[in-house]
Amino acid sequence: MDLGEGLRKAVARLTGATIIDAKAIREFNKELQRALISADVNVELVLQLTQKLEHAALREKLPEGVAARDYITNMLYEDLVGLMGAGFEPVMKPKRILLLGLYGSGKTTTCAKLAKYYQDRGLSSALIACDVSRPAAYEQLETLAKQAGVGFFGINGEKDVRKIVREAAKALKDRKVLICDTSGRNALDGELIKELKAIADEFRPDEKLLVINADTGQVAGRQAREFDEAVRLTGVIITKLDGSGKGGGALSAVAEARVGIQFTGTGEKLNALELYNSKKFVGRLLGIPDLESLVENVQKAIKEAEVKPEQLVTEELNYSTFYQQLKALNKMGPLKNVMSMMGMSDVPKETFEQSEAKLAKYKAIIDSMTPEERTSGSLLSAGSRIRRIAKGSGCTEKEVKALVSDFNKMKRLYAKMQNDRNLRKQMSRFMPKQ
Ligand SMILES: Nc1nc2c(ncn2[C@@H]2O[C@H](COP(=O)(O)OP(=O)(O)OP(=O)(O)O)[C@@H](O)[C@H]2O)c(=O)[nH]1
Ligand SMILES: [Mg+2]
Repeated sequence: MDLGEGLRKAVARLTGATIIDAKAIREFNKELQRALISADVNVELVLQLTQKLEHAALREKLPEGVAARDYITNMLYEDLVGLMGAGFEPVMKPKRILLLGLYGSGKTTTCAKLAKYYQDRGLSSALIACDVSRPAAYEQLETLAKQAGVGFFGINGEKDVRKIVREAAKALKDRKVLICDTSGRNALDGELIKELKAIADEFRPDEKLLVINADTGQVAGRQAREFDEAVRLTGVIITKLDGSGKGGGALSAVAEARVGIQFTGTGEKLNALELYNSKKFVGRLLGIPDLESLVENVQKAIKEAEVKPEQLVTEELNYSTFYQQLKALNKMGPLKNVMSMMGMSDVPKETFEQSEAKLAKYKAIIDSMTPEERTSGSLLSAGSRIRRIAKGSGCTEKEVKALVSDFNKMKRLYAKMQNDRNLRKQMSRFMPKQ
């Protein structure tokens, strides 16, 4: 279990409790302590945090109209934001940046993203290839530099990192921002430490940034400590936040190395780099939606998709409306994020993310249904109907069955939304104002 999962579990326990009394708070705190301590967060820090929460929850007078659980969740949120630092504001002046990290954490990609980031803001940038271990690392960085439209220097086949850095500094002296890629390892070993120290010594970087994959759990703390001991980190970059990882390890990494997160990576493309924003990050970690920006995004998407918002929640789902909605939901893109941010972790994501080709197939299948089949969702359990529809639409029976299964999943979800007042209330916030 990573830190985020533990924290979300603790919060869920609190929001699930019907009354917030001393016992509920203590249980919440215990869960919280377990999550934080097993993520290598400093024990003293954890105790301080939980004591403060307990004190506030039990002794302070709550503000008028605020439920205790909202108050405590919010307090935890604020405390974690405090712990993680507010955010990062890069200074736009010439600098040298060294990226470090274990195998596959996203170093090379992030080098190119960063170079593009600074160059787009007026500082001409270039990449230096100092991964002398992995075959084809040179070519990968060179290709990425081309894609990003930034400079590049490397000596293919050269193992002497000091020499590469020295030559690079000469060749790239007109560039304002120099970013150096380095080798990865399964674990930091003596050889890599030596190599990184040599690069750091020759390169004299202003920033030494550890690149961590968002699904790294508590070992992130140890990683950060080891890299910090080797070269003195100045910051962290969390990559692959677009994936399933929530970046729970970041809290431990930040606490260990006593540095802040500078950027987050949110995709494979070179523009998928975001400045670190603590509120957004911690909100995600805790499963509390960043409602402000979310509401904005979703309202925009709903408008663009021309969905009637009330359809999404209230209308009876049948095969006629299913296709319309599937299409609209697909266009909405961020829906997946919205759902998971609203705490609907069991949403069948595949159902909402169909390819255009599959949608076209679904349309053909639905067109081959009789009007009764289309309006009554339950007729399609009979094998003979499935066979007929498959034939009529030119699809396989398996494809028809897949559609039926997606339909049923969506129907269940709709039933859940209709029965869940809380959820409906949350959904209504997303509806564009007419
Ligand atoms: N989805 C997603 N993929 C990413 C992100 N950052 C990197 N990747 C992918 O992760 C894989 C590994 O990225 P690299 O940049 O090669 O990682 P590395 O740390 O340089 O790897 P080594 O050099 O082998 O240690 C590639 O397929 C990248 O496209 C991200 O933010 N989101
Ligand atoms: Mg690499």
